[in-house]
Amino acid sequence: MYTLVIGNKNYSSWSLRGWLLLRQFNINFEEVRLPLYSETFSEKIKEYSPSGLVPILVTGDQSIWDSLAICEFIAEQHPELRCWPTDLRARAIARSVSNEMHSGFFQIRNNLPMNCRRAKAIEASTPELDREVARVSEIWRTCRESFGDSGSFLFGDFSIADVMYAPVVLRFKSYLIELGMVETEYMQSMLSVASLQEWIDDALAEEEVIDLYEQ
Ligand SMILES: N[C@@H](CCC(=O)N[C@@H](CS)C(=O)NCC(=O)O)C(=O)O
Repeated sequence: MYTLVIGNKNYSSWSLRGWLLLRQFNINFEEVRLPLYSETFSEKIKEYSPSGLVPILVTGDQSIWDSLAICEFIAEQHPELRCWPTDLRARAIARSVSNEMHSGFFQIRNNLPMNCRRAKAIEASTPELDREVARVSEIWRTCRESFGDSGSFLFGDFSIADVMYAPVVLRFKSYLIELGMVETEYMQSMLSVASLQEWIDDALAEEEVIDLYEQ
């Protein structure tokens, strides 16, 4: 049995990755929610994670922190679920774009914080932010065109690559980012995923407000 420790569903983009992976691949887990920047968070987080960050997957006496490490662990524990594409070449690209997300895109992260409640464009963009948005668009378009034939996700069937980009889909929706046709269709496919919709519904029911993410 797994326990997944997460932050607020409205704001915690890294938590969404761990949660969506488990939910979408039908893995049972108990959810522990620690609202970010709250007293509960600072009191409890060290019980679960040495990094002090969410998400954390707990199984038996082991704790796995970091969203991508959780994805890799689940993929190895449950090979029958095919969390990564089965084709070697597609899998290498899926890992490349997932790691590119995990280790970069600081303009998107800083200027477009995840906030499911929001539906409003930012007042002004910057060339650096535009470049990152264009790079995400390029990734989505090329993955769909090169590997997407078997389904409506980046590599056809739903995979860890979609998990890694799910918060970006929500950000582009919240900030009304305009995209090309292939990328817009991909966003629609993601927004039709029942477990992602469940996350959004839970997020909209939350009441905490974190000013930092409400610019
Ligand atoms: N690289 C980490 C990032 C985790 C992360 O930054 N989590 C944020 C929430 S989205 C957090 O726990 N923030 C709490 C804090 O900074 O005190 C991952 O992939 O899981």
